Amino acid sequence: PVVNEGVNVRLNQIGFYPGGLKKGVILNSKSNVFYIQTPDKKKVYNGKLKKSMKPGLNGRFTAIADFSAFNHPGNYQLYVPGSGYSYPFQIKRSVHRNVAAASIKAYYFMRASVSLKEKYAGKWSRAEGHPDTSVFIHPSAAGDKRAAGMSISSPRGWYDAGDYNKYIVNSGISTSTLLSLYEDFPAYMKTVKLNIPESGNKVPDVLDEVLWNLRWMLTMQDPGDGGVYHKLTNAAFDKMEMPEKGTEPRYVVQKGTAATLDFAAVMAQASRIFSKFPGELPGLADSCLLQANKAWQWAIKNPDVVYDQDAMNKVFEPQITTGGYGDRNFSDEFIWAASELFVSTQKPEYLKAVNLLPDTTMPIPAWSQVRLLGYYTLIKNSNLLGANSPKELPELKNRLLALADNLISGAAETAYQTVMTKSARHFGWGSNSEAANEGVALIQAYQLSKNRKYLDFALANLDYILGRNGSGYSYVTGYGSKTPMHPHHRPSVADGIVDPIPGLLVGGPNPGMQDKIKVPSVVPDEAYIDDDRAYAANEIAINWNAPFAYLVNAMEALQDK
Ligand code: 9MR
Repeated sequence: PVVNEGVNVRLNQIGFYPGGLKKGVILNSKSNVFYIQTPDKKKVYNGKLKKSMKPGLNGRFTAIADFSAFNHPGNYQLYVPGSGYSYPFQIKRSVHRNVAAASIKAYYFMRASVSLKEKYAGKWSRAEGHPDTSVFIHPSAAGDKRAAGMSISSPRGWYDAGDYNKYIVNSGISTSTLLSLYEDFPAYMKTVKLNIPESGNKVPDVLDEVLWNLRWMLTMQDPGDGGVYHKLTNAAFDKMEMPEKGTEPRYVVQKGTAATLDFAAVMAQASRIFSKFPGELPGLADSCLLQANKAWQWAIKNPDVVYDQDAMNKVFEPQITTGGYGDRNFSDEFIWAASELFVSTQKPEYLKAVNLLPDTTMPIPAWSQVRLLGYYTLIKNSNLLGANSPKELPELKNRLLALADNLISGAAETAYQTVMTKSARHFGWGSNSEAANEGVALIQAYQLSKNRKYLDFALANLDYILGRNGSGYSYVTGYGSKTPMHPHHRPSVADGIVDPIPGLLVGGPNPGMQDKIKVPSVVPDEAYIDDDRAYAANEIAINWNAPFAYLVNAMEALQDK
């Protein structure tokens, strides 16, 4: 028999819950049967392969091994005569617990303005980078010459991605997604221990990690008028070097409507969550709400300030060439901020200021599209809203379930049996975050309806991310048998350690090749390469890790449902 582990037989390389669905996908299968084997090749289960109902995005059918009925805990491989073996996997309770914790610990490794001690960072310990205690106000930030040359202190925060800059728009959705993970699953999240410097305090570790970024975000508001700077950045990207080598001047640039509303939303949500820790974090919740409201007021007065980097560079110096995150449509940011402010204050004025249902679409969240974050918040807090409840609430609930039904319809017909592999349109820059955010949407629908089918397909997208996919990679560094070794991530490239920083989700298949690095296949779900120059397929980013962290931790929390 051919052995070639993981080549033709694709599955979640971590494993499966005893009571959960368990599927493997076989490429080019010539057999009708499959076996589950122990490490000493004892056959403990067998079943019939079924051909996928539809061909994959590459035009070819797969064969499906469904061994959901086999629920005995242990270490196994899936074996198909003539095709070979899967990578080893486990069946056990809490099978994703380690990767789930790692997905949040990854943020510790992304911290700016602090050295990472060996006690917490192990072999990835490193010196402090980017103290950001003296950051220039870029002339664009004031709109006049007054601020040019002035500096502010804006330390902490997480680096955005493979680069060392800090962007409010992208921080917003990332921070909120982690806050929601805690808000939705507080009991489980209190058990997640991260071994970070704050682990000894009484605040759950996930919230301690969020605070590292939240405290930075709070410094990004102009105390004069409430507007929020779009980003804190170098003029140009740092070289592929360790953080402490990056000593170029840093700037906060232009205030904008998207950054200001995202800030308002996160701070309003944070105030709700941190108000439960008055002893440990005195005054924090109040400050968050105060600053959220100030930001909201600024946005009401400045409802259409686009961050247009090219236009900005025509007027102001120095030129800024780092990431743009330049959104042009703010209706979703208004909905999100209004929803969070409304739920935290119960004051109807916020929702009255926005059109909650601007059109019938239900777009999966991304850095530029945050409408559903507002809907999720309204729906999951609906029992608290009482008489102030918006009249649109029943419609929002219907739409969430319709979205979930729409996502799962036909998913089990695809070659990889997932929502993610239904459409080539899911495969843009950061496609793995699309898979994760689809999973988050399905979990919201499950929480609302308690209908198990949504949970099954959320888990299937997790299986996709962890190996049941067109490239055969588990897309999380350090977790799985075939994982990215060369992410586009400066510390992972420059630290001289073979293993990349663990727990990071790479962007994933993207036939766009905006980085000009040739991927092995332009079939959407195969367009992935583990190359550190390939920033369009193999970068890592805080807004991609966050929905993954949500999905995998939520699945742990819900594993017995
Ligand atoms: O994630 C962003 C993606 O949606 C955009 O298409 C792309 C090009 O503008 O930028 C991505 O964001 C990058 C950011 O601009 C700078 N830091 C790294 C981010 C991930 O690649």
